[in-house]
Amino acid sequence: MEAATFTSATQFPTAGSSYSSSSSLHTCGSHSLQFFRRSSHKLKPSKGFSIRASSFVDDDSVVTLLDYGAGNVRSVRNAIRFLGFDIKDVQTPEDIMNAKRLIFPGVGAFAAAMDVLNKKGMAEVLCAYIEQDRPFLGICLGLQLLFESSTENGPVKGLGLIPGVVGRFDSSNGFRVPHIGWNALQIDKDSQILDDIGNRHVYFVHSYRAMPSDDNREWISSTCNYGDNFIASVRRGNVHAVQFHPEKSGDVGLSILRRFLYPKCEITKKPVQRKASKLAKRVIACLDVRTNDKGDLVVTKGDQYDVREHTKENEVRNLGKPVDLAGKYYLDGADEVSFLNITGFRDFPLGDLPMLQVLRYTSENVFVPLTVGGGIRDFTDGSGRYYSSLEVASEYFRSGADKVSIGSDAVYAAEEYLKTGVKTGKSSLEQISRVYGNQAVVVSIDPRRVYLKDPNDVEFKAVRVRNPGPNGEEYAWYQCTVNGGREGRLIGAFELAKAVEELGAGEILLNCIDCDGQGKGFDIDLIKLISDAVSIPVIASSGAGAVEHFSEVFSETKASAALAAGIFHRKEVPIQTVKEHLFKEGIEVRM
Ligand code: 1PR
Repeated sequence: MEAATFTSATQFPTAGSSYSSSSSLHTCGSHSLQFFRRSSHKLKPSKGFSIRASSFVDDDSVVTLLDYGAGNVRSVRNAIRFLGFDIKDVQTPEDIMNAKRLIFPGVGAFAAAMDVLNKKGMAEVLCAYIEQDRPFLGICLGLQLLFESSTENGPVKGLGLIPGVVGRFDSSNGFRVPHIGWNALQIDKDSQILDDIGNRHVYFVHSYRAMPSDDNREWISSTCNYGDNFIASVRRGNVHAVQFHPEKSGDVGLSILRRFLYPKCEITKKPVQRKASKLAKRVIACLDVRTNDKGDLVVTKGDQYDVREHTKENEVRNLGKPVDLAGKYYLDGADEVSFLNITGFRDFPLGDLPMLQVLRYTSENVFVPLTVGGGIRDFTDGSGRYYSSLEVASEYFRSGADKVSIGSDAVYAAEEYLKTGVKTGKSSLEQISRVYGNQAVVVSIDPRRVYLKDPNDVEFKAVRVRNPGPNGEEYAWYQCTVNGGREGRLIGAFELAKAVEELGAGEILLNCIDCDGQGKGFDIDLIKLISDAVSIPVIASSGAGAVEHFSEVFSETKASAALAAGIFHRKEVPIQTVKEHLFKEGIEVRM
């Protein structure tokens, strides 16, 4: 690596010099920063964003990470390491004051985060650190906590460094909450860390946001439009915070982190003033994973959920290795990668350590959101040890997942809820979304079409279908299944979708067994039915066979994302070609 100039703050007070540790509730509230003299140091930079810089251990290569243990910050760690830095975790308030550069990837809920910061005596120190203009990067909740307060389970007081209240997005104007996905930003001023991004998209996932006002205008470096014009990033001197997730924003996110870590790096582009974009439609690559008959974990793909070859051996179709394929799809431009452990319903996922390893290895090199599903439920193992679904999900999050997807167990929870009208709070869906936020919980629906002559023949929502059934039936309802399509249940996809939204799902992955692997297009009737019925994002899945199927599903339904498997595994159409087609059709995508 070549040498480059690196500017670092060196004359700051160190441990204990300018704060007192206290567990009482603390806010800073002065809205003023003192600026300190800085001196230059030489630091070896990495050559490019996509090349892993080799690690070297000196003080300048260490990033201090404020992880208060409320959730998964593995991706932030991976991105920091990918850029050639070592990580020192904050254990005590002194570690904050001793930091050369501090990253605060806030996760979880606002109140819980403030509580931990106050109890550990870190709130006051953090304010002192920021007020001294020391290098700081807050991410997501790490931005929100800088404000005066939040309405999330509140009002709850924040650190009070930036004037303003963090509030929930308004879903009454038709915008889906959480705001999940890729948006371009309106850059409002020289933000330094955003100088490379131009009109490229970054990844957001949040339900709360801070709004621009005259009082906080001097802080704002960019805004984003999602129903409202909200604050996407702030900057004052060496203090930065972003509402989006650079560690999940692919190459552009790595370049943002890199600019924070190497503030004087050579790559300089003039900041591009541009209008914020609409939320981009996402293209997701899905990897159905299971153990084959030889005991290897492989990516497979079924036709209408049948994943076995129709040969004498009848073996599980093997389309490649999960980590390799996920890495390839990331480089090809996938906006997200989903792993579905398709035999999770009968195997215990925590016994399935290869799947956890797959997540760990994948998350080291894949910097877009990762979802994992399969087997998320309460479980008692052979020795009688009970594992809650929350423990199972936590293990997935710790291993690198950003979202978990629940299939069968969500069907049972919805059935119970519809029968009793009571939210027990005990279902996997409710527990996981309470702890990790609903944006972290996807419900995967596996419905099968049941044709009807008369929509009144069933108690479930039926729709008129474009292609009549085998006996000329003009209607169908969509029957939910469990255990990988093996068992039909007495609940429709419409009823299930509405129930799981109420129970706390943040997103719906809408498969269709009839279309799976057929390459004849998505089930537009089904996707329209569900995406009109709920106000959380819907991922259309099953049946993609040509680029036109993607533009069709986005033009004719309110799907937020389209997921495909076979078309990518069989190398029929590259992900980039799908995106170019969507772009040509005037559909906003991340390029
Ligand atoms: O019930 O919580 O253990 O979760 C099991 C998960 O595994 C569910 O998400 C369920 O959809 C999935 N699953 C179970 N069995 C199968 C199977 O194929 N035998 N895969 C299966 C479902 C469906 C898709 C597929 C799309 C796109 N895979 O996600 O990737 O249909 O395919 P295409 O583009 O080739 O048409 P639980």
